[in-house]
Amino acid sequence: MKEVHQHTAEILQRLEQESLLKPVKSWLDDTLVSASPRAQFFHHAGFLHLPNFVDTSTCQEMKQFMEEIVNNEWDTQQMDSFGTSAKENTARGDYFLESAARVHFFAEPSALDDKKHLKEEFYENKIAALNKVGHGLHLRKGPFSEYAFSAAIRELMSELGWKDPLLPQSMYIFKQAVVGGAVNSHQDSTFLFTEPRQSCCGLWLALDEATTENGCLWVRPKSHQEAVRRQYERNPARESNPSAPQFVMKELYQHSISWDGDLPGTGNFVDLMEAGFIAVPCQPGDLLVFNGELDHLSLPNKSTAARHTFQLHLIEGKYTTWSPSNWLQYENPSRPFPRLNNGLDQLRDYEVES
Ligand SMILES: O=C(O)CCC(=O)C(=O)O
Repeated sequence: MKEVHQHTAEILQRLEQESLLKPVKSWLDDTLVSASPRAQFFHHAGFLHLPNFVDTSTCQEMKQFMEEIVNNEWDTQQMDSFGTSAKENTARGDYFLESAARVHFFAEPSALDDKKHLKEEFYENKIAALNKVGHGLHLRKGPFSEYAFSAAIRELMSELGWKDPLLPQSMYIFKQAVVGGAVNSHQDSTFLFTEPRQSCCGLWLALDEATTENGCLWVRPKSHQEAVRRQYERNPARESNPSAPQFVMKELYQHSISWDGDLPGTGNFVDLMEAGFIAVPCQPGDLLVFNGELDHLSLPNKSTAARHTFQLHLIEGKYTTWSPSNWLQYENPSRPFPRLNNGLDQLRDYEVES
């Protein structure tokens, strides 16, 4: 794997040198801003790798808490799965739609049999069948909300230029050993669209070591300078036709990114590097921050080591608004997304919907 790591090291070094020479424009209004070196890197490259952002005991606490949630709450009689192919994106159902402020469980497609039941080999270890849990974990008392509304996250977002960060969603991704599927290339703003411009920021926290073998993130540096290509919407046709797909993926303009929503070539390391991606291996506790327009993906986990992560997705509340056609909407439309600047106390009013 030496070439992949060498490739990453060379690109990172070049990006770092370039970023220190370039003035930073605020993404809010294109004015020049003075920024810390790491904010300069983030705005130039579209992502930022922050080693040891949280300590390993916090990672363990999150993993432990998730295990309790899964064991106590996952009703495996009600089975839904999660994949990122074009077909899987639009075929999602009510259980997904209703997960905005809840804790819902999505299995790996390959952990289910033809009848969409959990395969027998997972009966005694059901957590090993999960793809992800979302999207309201940050609303729950415990380590996920404590981290989400911590001073460290608030200060980071402020340093990167967000004025009033709102937190629409969180998720826990398992990327299980052997069955953990690929996450196809995408821009997060496709799913978290804001107007009049994009303002999504993803915070991807490694809870386990993430390597090229177990499906670490691959990012395409500077791709955040390309406009968002697709918008994932609730399907308006559904109102008059209940058998229409629940969601649609709208292409916003013609582009030459042939792997959009898929993997470059056959998805091997060489094809990814030729398309401009670099691998970003992480240690437990490392944080990867990425701009909502940054192209990224992860390959299947064919190793024997799971790769758990906890993700937050934030948007700017002062200068942008949440698109009314986004898939994620609270059932009570007058309920606002929690504001980072209001801290943990506000969660008293945010009882998780059951
Ligand atoms: O963790 C992964 O494999 C992919 C996560 C991702 O793409 C995202 O959170 O947007």
